[in-house]
Amino acid sequence: MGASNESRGALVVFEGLDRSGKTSQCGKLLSYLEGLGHSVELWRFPDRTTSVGQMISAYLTNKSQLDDHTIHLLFSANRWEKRSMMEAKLKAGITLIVDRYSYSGVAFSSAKGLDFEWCKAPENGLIAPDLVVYLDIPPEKAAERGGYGGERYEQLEFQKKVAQHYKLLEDSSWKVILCFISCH
Ligand code: FDM
Ligand code: MG
Repeated sequence: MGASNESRGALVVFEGLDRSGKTSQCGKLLSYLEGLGHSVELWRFPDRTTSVGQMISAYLTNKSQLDDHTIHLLFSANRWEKRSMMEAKLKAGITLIVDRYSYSGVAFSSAKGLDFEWCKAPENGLIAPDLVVYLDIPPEKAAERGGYGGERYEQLEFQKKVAQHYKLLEDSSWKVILCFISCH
């Protein structure tokens, strides 16, 4: 993560339930690293600006219905369509802070009952994060935070299942931040 053009940027991913504080924490890390003189960019998935992203957005806002496998593959395709740009940025020494990545893909879809290994398969070959920051908030606490925005997955019972599936994904690249009192 050096400022020199010769060193690769880092891929830092934030994960957690809806309303866990990912977006705020991504912003804070961005300012901090910029202050240290690093080249940093903030990314997020789903990236709703692409045509695949627009299909995802329509699904999340209940404007369209899709089979669970189909939407799963669209989320993954949305990462694949950004892969080469990500690689180029990292090679150019730019650190990427990413709000959600493959872990969201697997946790949310497997929480619906899709096979865990099937969910992981399309993520194979995407760039592995150097660090995953998981904001661990009790689902009830997240739900209390100013309420959800009304998107498809923003329901307490479902978020509880997602939290259980996230736990199955923890690996050595994870740092779990306990947000039992407040993440602010
Ligand atoms: N989500 C996000 C998935 O189900 N799969 C994925 O691969 C990704 C990246 O989309 F409920 C879910 C998680 C969340 C919803 O995400 C929209 P944002 O961060 O609220 O925009
Ligand atoms: Mg959301």
